[in-house]
Amino acid sequence: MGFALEGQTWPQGSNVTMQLSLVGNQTLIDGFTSFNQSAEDALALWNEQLGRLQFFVARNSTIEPTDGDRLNSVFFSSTIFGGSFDSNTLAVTLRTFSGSTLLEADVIFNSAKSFDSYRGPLRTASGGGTLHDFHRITIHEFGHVLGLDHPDHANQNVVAIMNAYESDIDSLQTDDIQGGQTLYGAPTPTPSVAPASLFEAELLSLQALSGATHKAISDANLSAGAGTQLSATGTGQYAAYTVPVIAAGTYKVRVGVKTGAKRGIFKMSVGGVAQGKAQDEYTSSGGYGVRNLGTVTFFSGGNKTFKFWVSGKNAISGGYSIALDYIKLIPTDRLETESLKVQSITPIPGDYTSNQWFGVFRAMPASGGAGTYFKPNAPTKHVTYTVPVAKGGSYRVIAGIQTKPNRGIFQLAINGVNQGQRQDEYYSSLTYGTRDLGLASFSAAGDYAFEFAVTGKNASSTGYTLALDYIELVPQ
Ligand SMILES: [Ca+2]
Ligand SMILES: [Ca+2]
Ligand SMILES: [Ca+2]
Ligand SMILES: [Zn+2]
Repeated sequence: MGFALEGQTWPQGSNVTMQLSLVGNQTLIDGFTSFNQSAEDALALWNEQLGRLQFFVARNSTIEPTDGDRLNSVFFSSTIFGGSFDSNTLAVTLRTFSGSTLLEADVIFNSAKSFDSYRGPLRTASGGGTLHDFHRITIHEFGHVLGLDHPDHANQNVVAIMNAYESDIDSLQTDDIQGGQTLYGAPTPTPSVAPASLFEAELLSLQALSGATHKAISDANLSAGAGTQLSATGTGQYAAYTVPVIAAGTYKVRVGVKTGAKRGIFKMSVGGVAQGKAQDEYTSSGGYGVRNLGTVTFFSGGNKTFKFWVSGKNAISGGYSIALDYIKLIPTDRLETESLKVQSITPIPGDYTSNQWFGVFRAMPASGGAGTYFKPNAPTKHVTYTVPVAKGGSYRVIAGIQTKPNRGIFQLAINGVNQGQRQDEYYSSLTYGTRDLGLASFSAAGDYAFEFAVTGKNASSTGYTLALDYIELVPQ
């Protein structure tokens, strides 16, 4: 692991303006209508990852690109300010600095090369040779503008868009991001939604109780020094709390628990719908923990019923009691596909087992530690998820994916209407990436059908498998 640094940086806190003067408008493969738009998108991808530097753009800049003018021009040219391009060079970044401080960076694309803008594996130009992807090269060059060098030239073997040669890598990789954040820090999260809400169990009103006694317990190690205990004696007994949710939204649900040798297993429901997995509170000696109960979407704020009921006990546990410390609701834009309901799926062919067709994969680097795979044997197969949208409005739709050599190409449709471009999940090795599916407008809060239809595969791929990690709806 380890990126490479040029040795100079912009002052911390800089707003670095790039003069985008990539003349000409044409519709590119990814739908951008100019290279300026593609470049602006590449800058935005870096901005998302950086704390103490942000790129700004001068759109369609008419500044004459000049070396040494302290303006950062991005443009096509047949020369490097009059000097020759090496015939293999696609683009160069010329940096001016004083000591370790960057003063200027001009990015020049070799106009003798064929460029388009697209995601996925490198394509072949109509006249032969590579159809160079301007977008990924721009991400790379802007990495140089930031002060990053080529890790492969520094004798490192890492997956990075900052490696010296163009490849099927079309997006920022972990190593690139770590490099950028080493120079300028990570962004402070600015959630578009409210801060996390923490509800102390001992302060919630008990809405219903069945078959067991319920009491507050004191313990300095619990949040606010207290919690609750449901002294259950068997399965089916429960306590239901009223949780005053502040606002409509999607939230990660976390529950603080106090474990012990006489604890049972609980299941939780929210508004009568099962939420997350069963949680065993047994430990041989007393302890404390935080349990992940998945993600919930509320279409409105207000009082919600969180019910905890005893579903069993560990064979070695001495009892069925449950102790709760708090319920935490953490706003998120992300819906993990492994937790989404599958609304419909192409029926399993006769010679397939269910797990050969569709299922959940577990992997540490995946968001939430898991994702889903769908392994059709041919195109035109689909899987459709029910996606709850908390509030009507305009959102950017992002799909988190896991790439591999056996991946197919999908088209997303929302309630039957195609959304965004076709997306190729193929890559020669296993990586995690995102696919931008564009802006979608939802007229009202509610459940929407997100259909992922396999439309084909690229020539290098060995299969049609889709692997989805999450769906993110970023409010605009
Ligand atoms: Ca300049
Ligand atoms: Ca508490
Ligand atoms: Ca996931
Ligand atoms: Zn380079």
